[in-house]
Amino acid sequence: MAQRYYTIFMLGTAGSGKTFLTRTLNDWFDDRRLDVATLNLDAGVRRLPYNPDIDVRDIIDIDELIDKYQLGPNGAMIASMDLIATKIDKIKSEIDYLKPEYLLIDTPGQIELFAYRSSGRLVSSIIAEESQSVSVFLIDPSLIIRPEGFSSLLLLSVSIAFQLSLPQIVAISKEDLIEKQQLERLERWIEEPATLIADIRQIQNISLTQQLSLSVIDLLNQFKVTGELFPISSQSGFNIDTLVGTIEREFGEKDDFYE
Ligand SMILES: Nc1nc2c(ncn2[C@@H]2O[C@H](COP(=O)(O)OP(=O)(O)O)[C@@H](O)[C@H]2O)c(=O)[nH]1
Ligand SMILES: [Mg+2]
Repeated sequence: MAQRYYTIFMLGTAGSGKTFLTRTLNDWFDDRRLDVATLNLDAGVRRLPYNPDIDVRDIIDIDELIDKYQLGPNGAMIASMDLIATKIDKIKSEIDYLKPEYLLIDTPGQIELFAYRSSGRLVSSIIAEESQSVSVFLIDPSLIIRPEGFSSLLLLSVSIAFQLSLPQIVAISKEDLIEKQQLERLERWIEEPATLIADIRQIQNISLTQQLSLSVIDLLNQFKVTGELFPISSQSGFNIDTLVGTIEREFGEKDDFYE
């Protein structure tokens, strides 16, 4: 039987910070001499700030796909995920060869490719099958300045948790870029969802958005999503310990995290 390992998927909209978090978590585990490996599933990325141990770009040449099938960038990403699905055995055998205790998975910029298409679901389920897995969903702070933006991104996170059937931790990325006032507002929204509802109520003349947002918050409260999310920064390291601690709780007690 294959050795048990722990898998952490980075998820989030394009530019939310998945790649930089992969690097930061890789360094975090490395610094503690834990056996960690990285897997890049983004065939379209040009440059990475870390050296992936396993890289789909070694298997798939996106420029060749574009030329061969006359595809645009989006079509090429869809085709690349389909190709990854057909070559998943090769990726699995590379994982088995490395046998890391912790596997960090950097997913493509366009989240819908990975989360909503059957190829993405297949790839994630095969990678996750012999491991204990969790996903970290990153919320880009530039997208949640308005309260409806915040509630709709939370809804996206819930929807992706359903799609992938993985336990999920939600974090707001790039904490170092968030202005103090916005951070305080966000913290209030998280700690007291009633203030989020009150802020949405102040939006004028858009009753449908209001109604929808209020229903979403109600739904999120039922799933207890709002109380558990926190800001992090890959740049400054803010709350990375908290994030790893939360991952640790998902995986069950593991003493060697804080040796
Ligand atoms: N200031 C700051 N910038 C960040 C942080 N995390 C990511 N970024 C920047 O946000 C951009 C997108 O990050 P990336 O990790 O490539 O996003 P991805 O598309 O989700 O993989 C890059 O220019 C990063 O430098 C952070 O914690 N703080
Ligand atoms: Mg990326």
